[in-house]
Amino acid sequence: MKTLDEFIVEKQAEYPHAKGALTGILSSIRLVAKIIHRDINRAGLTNNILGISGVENIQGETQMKLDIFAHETMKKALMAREEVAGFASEEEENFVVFDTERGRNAKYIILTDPLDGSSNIDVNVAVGTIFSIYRRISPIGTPVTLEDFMQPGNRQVAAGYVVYGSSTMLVYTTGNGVNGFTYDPSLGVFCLSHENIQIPHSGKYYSINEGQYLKFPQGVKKYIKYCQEEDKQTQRPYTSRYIGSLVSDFHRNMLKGGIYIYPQATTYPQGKLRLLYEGNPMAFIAEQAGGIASDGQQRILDIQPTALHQRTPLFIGSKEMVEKAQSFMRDYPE
Ligand code: P6P
Repeated sequence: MKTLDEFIVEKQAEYPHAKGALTGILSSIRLVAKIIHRDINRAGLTNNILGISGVENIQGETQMKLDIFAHETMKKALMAREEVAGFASEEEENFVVFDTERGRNAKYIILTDPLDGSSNIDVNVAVGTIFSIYRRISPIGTPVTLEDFMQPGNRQVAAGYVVYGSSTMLVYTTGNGVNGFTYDPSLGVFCLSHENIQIPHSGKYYSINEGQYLKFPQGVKKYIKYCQEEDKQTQRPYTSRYIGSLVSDFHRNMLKGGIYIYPQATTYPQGKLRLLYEGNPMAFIAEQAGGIASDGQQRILDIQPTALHQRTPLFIGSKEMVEKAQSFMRDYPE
């Protein structure tokens, strides 16, 4: 059994440019994951955590109390790190500058969806935390600026997610493959359980909200019909699995093979998911595991961001399945 700590120290040699810095940040994220795990597992019992806060986030979505709790917990944990200069979250309109002597001299910024899929909390369905780490580009010694957060996903130095499911798992990459750690609450440690995750080149799961079918572009409609056709050679018809939690659907597809699609639709002309703290981190992880991620046309990681909360269509998962979906998007342009 190898703990997350032991693994990080062992791998530290692989990213000499970040001697200890990434280690410190990942330690904070690990602590946040333990805290959120604890409170999610009590959510049904402690009504100060569960339920609608009555507050809306900048997305106009009513925030579940646990959303806010996860956001505040992540912000406090990262603010306490000397390696972190700034922070951006789905739950806060603007990025947060850690404007102290320590923050101004720090080298990294973090973007996060602190609790993705949180509407599932009160029905006891899995949710997740997503994080993305960059080196700042503004001068050390100054407060971070918006340009630090407007970097394309191909500049990430690390990314990961925590899935709070039947067990709690932390999955992350620093650009040298993807590794998964399962939390043992009795010991209070994350243990290496999925070393060097490789997403199968193809699979039989497709994840999409088919209730929106009529609002999808023609290429997506054609791909859904393709998934439903009988063809033994390509394991079709595929199995439809859609949990309403990106992290959970993505994690299953990572381990078993599959595709997750949240396309542009008449309701969401740019797609629903956020590029900076959903699309980019999940795309980095998918590519590091041998999968691919696009917006239906271009590589997610090459998109030059123009706004902190900009949305993107997301086609992500097994290489062959995403390429097939992209071919329908090419053959049936709107
Ligand atoms: P819909 C959760 O709000 C989320 O961002 C993803 O985790 C999830 O896959 C998707 O939105 C669900 O959206 O519109 O299908 O309910």
